[in-house]
Amino acid sequence: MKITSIRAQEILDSRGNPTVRVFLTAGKITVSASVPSGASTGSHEALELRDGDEKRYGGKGVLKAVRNIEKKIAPMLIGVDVRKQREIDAIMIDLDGTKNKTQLGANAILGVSLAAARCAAALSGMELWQYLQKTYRLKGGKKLPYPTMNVINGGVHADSGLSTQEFMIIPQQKKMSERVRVGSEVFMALKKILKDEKYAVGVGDEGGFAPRLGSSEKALQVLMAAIQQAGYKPGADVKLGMDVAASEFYDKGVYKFEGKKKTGAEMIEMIAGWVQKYPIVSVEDPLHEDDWEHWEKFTTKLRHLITIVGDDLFVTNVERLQQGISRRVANAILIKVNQIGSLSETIDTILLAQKNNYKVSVSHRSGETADTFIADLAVAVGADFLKSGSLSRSERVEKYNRVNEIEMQK
Ligand code: 2PG
Ligand code: MG
Repeated sequence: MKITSIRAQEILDSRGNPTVRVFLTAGKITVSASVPSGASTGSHEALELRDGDEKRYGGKGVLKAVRNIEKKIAPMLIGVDVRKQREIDAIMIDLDGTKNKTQLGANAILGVSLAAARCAAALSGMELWQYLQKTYRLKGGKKLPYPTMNVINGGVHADSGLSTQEFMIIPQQKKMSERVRVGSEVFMALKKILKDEKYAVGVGDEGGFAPRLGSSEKALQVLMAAIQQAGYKPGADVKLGMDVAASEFYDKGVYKFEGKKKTGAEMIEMIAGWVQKYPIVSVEDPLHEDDWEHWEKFTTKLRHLITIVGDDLFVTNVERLQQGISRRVANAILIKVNQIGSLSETIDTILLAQKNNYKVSVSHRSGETADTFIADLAVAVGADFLKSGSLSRSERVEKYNRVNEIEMQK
């Protein structure tokens, strides 16, 4: 079935910033797909094309990307079979011709890439996750990811004063619906504790609370209390995860962590201390994205104890991941479709990770939309984790709801 129309529109994301939505038609089916946008972006990510015209959205408009889709990409893809996902992505990557998608913009290419897959799935009558398994000849089966739920927001996602960007709960129940229920109950217990202790209970960019707790360690303690208050056992029923997002507070060899200057070695000591004291099973970006030396040391020290996730470090990029594999750095990768900018490249990165026994965590961005593509992607690839923020705000919970829906399907 041939693609007959591709349109695009500037829409708003969950933070109120412009992003791209693509409408794609083949046969009688028209679908849309929306592109997410990060705040703590890694410097090696593909380019998110913004207009830079200060008169509109403070320069953040995406009309150039919209025009690239309609004027440059659409003419190349109209007439192409929508089921040929690899071919579609390759045409766009060739047309762009740059390493980081600086010509067309990763936001332009990704929107079309996701929309094509969704359209082909609809035409085939298959669920999106099943269609992805078939198209990319993935292993198959329905393995559901553990949700890693960011219930306390810090770093650049909130003004809580916490240097650690994300404090996550990871419910361990067998069924997805139970994991979501337990997550929500802990979230509500956390709210009550914070309220009782007179902390603010407004939420940050990813729907988690953003209290001015004073230190990351205090945040871990409050989480432990919330899990217990909700009637669960920390470490058994609910485990903990963190995204330190260390690139955000690193400056010329120094980590400026909550008012103190730390070396890479001191960062490792501090986090290793938390891992000993609390049921933390996953740590993301504990060090700066180019601090390979300390990444190696961190991995050697903790690889047998926890999942060590490279986000800004790997940026969903095969070359960066390959470097990590060769240097024995991290043992898991965060997957964000817009870091690399096409579905096929995302899948290739996931396959390389899995082949090398790296765990896979499929992730949202801090700027999200109602699009739930990543939930299907997580199931399609048999991801170990799905990171989609907290238990509030539709752009976050809809991804968990979608996995729930997939669980229910026969
Ligand atoms: C991260 C993400 C998502 P952002 O660092 O993992 O939680 O944040 O989208 O701002 O890069
Ligand atoms: Mg991260």
